[in-house]
Amino acid sequence: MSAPATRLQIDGDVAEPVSFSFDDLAAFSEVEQVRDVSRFHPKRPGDGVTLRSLLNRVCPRETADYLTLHATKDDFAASIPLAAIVDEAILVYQLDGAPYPEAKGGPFRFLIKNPAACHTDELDDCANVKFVDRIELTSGKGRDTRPHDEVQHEALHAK
Ligand SMILES: Nc1nc2c(c(=O)[nH]1)N[C@H]1C(S)=C(S)[C@@H](COP(=O)(O)O)O[C@H]1N2
Ligand SMILES: [Mo]
Repeated sequence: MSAPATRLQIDGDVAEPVSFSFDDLAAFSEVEQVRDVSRFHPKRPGDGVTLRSLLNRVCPRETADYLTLHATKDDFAASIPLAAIVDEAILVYQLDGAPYPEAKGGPFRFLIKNPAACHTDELDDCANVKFVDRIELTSGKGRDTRPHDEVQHEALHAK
């Protein structure tokens, strides 16, 4: 079965917006790959590429200081400080050699290696955006629909 035509777009405050397919990411060099992300999150299997390797290809401008992760599928967004995340995040795109399944948050899922508990920090587990289809570099914080408290959080998870 061939990979779906889905792409991840990276744009905003960058010198060169780029969109990536499954095949593009699978062709990244081995040092840019992160094999078996369950090493960081036991319940989340799969392989990814480093956020750094993606940013190297779009060349963020010096004014970019936030990363805004958009999931069109369920209209979810999280905006997190770039400096704190740049060597801590992975874009998961593959499971067992195939595109990452939607049931697990694919075809692309953002993953922070050591997230804080939900709604305790900007770099929390809620920022591990599923179905991410656009990563926007911004100057200042961008759109963020993450829950702010336990009531909102429960409501989101009940969906
Ligand atoms: N697109 C999207 N990503 C999302 C969410 C969501 O509702 N939509 N929920 C977030 C929250 S609040 C948490 S705690 C984690 C849950 O990840 P899991 O479903 O793999 O346990 O995903 C995050 N990513
Ligand atoms: Mo969460």
